[in-house]
Amino acid sequence: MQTVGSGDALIVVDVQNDFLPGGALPTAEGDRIFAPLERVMPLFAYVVATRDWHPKEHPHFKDYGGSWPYHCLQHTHGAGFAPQMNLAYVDEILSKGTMAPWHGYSAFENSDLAERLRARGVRRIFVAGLATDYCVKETALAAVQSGFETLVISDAIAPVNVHPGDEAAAAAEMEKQGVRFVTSDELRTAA
Ligand code: VGL
Repeated sequence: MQTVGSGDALIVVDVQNDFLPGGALPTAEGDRIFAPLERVMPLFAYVVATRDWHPKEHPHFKDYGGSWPYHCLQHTHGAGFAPQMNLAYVDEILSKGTMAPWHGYSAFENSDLAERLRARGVRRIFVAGLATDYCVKETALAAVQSGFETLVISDAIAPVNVHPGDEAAAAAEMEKQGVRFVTSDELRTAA
């Protein structure tokens, strides 16, 4: 069991239409995260929701030398938060990947998020969202690098799996770097 308190923050990574089934860069099982998210979001005093928020002309995209089809273009439906996520629990929306050369895989990239969370007294960061093998992984690794105890909520994430095995490799890499995994039903608030 993990007791969630004032020293904890939740980062919900990129729960956006384009990363869900039917979107431009979907996670096949993305819909599985919504029930766990609904359980854990109310437990946290501070919740950051990140979003990929790309301009079309960006080295992230194939047309500009990158690896990806267009997704999460600013102000499009695909970039919108999935309607199944309750934004009432979100305290901060953090846009990333808005400007080259930054791709915005991590919520901490080119951002003062770590300093701001520390200033709030946050010492532990929980991470959920999409996708396990890219933005969840990079956000969790950056949280560790920034000195936070870091826990990923394993039933509230889902992978893109460009290659079969990417999900397992991402989990192994996170574990190796000191990330711990918990499930949504292991979290409680102090009575
Ligand atoms: C992501 C692939 C490309 C993610 C973003 O949010 O995990 N994955 N861009």
